[in-house]
Amino acid sequence: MIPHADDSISRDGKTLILAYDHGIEHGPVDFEPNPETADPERLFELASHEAVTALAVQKGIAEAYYPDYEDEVNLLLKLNGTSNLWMGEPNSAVNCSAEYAAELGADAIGFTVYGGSNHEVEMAEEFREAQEGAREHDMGVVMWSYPRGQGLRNDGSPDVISYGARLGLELGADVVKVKYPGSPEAMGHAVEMAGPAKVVMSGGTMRDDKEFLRNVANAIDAGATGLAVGRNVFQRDDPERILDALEAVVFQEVDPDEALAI
Ligand code: FBP
Repeated sequence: MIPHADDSISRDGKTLILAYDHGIEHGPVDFEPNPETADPERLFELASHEAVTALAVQKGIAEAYYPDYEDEVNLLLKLNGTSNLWMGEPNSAVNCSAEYAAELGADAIGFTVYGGSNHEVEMAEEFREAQEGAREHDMGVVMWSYPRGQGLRNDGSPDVISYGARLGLELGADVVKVKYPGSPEAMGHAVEMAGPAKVVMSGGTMRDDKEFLRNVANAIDAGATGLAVGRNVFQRDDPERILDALEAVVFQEVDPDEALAI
C-alpha cells in the first residue's frame, strides 16, 4: 500500500483544515458576517492558531500571501473551483496543476469531485492527473467528495455520503472530506467505506457553538480524523474562541460542553 502522504497536514493523526475557498465558491457574501475575513491576511493569522493543521486556499491567494506565512502555516492548495455564478450541472474548473502547487510550497493538494454529476467522468479524469502529480511531489491528496447533480435526489443522505467517502478511497485520496451525514452511525459507515483513507467532516453553514462542536465530537467518535471547516470558524464574532474549543475537542477529545468553558 502507498503510505499516506498527509502527515504534513495532520497532527497526532488528527486533521483540522481551515477552508478558505469561499471567495470563489460562494462569493463575498460569506464574508459579510465578519467583514475583516474578506482580507486573506486575517485567515492566515487564524491558520497560525495551534489547532489548525492546514489552510485550504486557491492559487491566487497562495501566490500573494503564502510567502509571508510558510513557516507558520501548512498549505493545502485547491486545484479546482467554481463560482456560484455558474448555474450548470455541478462542475469545477481546474485552475492549477500539481506541479505548480509544489512550486508554491504546498504540503497537499485539494480537489473537488462531484460524483453523480453529468461531469463526473471528466472530473474523475482530472482528479487522476492531480493525484498522480501530487504523488510525484510527495504532497497529500484531499478530495472534497460532494456527490450532487440532477441524478441525485438527496445528496445529503447517509448512503450518498458513504458512496462519496468510498469514491475517495477508490480514486486515491489520502483524506476525503464529506458533509456530516446527520448521525454518528452514518458517519461510522462512511469511515468504514473509506478504508485507509481518512475522513474529515465538512463544517457547513453556521450553527450554534454547542451543536457544531457536538457534531464534531460525534464525527470523531465515529472514526473521522477531524474536520475541514470555514464558515463555522470565520463567520463567528470571535473565531479564536471556537478554534480554542476545537483544539480541545479534536486533539484532546474533551467533551464539547467542557471545551466551551475552557
Ligand atoms: P464550510 O465549512 O464553510 O462549509 O466550508 C467547507 C467547504 O467545502 C468549502 O471548502 C467550500 O467553499 C464550501 O464548503 C463549498 O460548499 P458547497 O459546495 O456545499 O456550497
